[in-house]
Amino acid sequence: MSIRAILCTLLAVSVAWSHPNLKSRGGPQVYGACIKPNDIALTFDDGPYNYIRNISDQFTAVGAKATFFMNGNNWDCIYAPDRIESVKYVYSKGHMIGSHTWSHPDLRTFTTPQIQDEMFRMEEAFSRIVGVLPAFMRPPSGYYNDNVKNIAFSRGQNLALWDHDTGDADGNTTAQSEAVYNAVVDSKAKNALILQHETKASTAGTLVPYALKLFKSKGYNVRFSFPNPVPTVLNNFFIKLVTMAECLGVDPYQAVGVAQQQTSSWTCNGTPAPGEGCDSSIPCKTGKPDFIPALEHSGHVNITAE
Ligand SMILES: *[C@@H]1O[C@H](CO)[C@@H](O)[C@H](O)[C@H]1NC(C)=O
Ligand SMILES: *[C@@H]1O[C@H](CO)[C@@H](O)[C@H](O)[C@H]1NC(C)=O
Ligand SMILES: CC(=O)N[C@H]1CO[C@H](CO)[C@@H](O)[C@@H]1O
Ligand SMILES: [Zn+2]
Repeated sequence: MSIRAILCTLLAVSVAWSHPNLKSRGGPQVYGACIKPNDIALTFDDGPYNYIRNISDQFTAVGAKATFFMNGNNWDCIYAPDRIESVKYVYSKGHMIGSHTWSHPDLRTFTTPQIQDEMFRMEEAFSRIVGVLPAFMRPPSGYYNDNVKNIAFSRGQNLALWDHDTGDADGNTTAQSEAVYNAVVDSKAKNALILQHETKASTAGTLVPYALKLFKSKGYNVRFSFPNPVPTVLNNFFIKLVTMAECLGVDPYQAVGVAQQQTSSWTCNGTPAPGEGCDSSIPCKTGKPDFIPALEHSGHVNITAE
């Protein structure tokens, strides 16, 4: 087979892969691994916090995409001005954002209204800040039960687990965490869905540079040399660091609309504290948050302008 023939074949398969048909998989699911071969998805939990833009920039610099599973009120409040800007920033760079619940509780211990509330408040935050409804929810520590799963599904959200844990938030040294990446490469894993934490300085400063260099240097199944940057149509084959949604071939968001105007109700005051849930003093929110679809935007603008 000539190189030209091989390229044509690759292009044909690539077009098939990017076909929208891939997106309908029959409703939300529990995902604990990537599906597409050669894809590696690095996912960063617990922000938005201090290292999110640094990690975002490192991925952007090598043409890779990261995934951030965010909390509303954990290490900081998502409505703090700098955090709002960080969420907008990583979203604008094409990295994926997903829900990691409002307050990072063990959802298995929560009542149905409390679980609804944890998901509602993240949908509301993303809808307000960037205008998207998340399609992925990573339960804190990966803890869920049937009730958590059913509520997530009813809200249009997949459960997002992982198949490799760097242990960066569980006391692993950077060397131990690096060994997790090495193991992925050494085992010639078909793909990998890896857990890190955005809140760790050593993750931003050491692990991310290590992982990007390692996976890039291994080429991860690269068989030919292509110009740098690789043509977009070939990215499916040769750029292996993708978002979690991309490694599954599904949409990252239920809906993409328009960011909202900030108001004084964008606050963590009167919301569940880290690890806690709504209760007698904090009403549980269980409906659907306000969302501005893209098409309504111009009407919206015209009305407010007059
Ligand atoms: C910590 O590192 C070890 C060795 O690299 C690895 O096997 C383990 O999965 C990592 N994660 C945790 C949570 O310990
Ligand atoms: C990220 O942070 C590390 C450690 O502070 C620093 O060495 C590196 O230059 C930063 N990278 C970017 C892209 O900001
Ligand atoms: C009726 C009207 O004024 N429509 C305008 C609404 O705003 C958009 C731009 O945001 C204009 O293109 C429309 O003409
Ligand atoms: Zn977490």
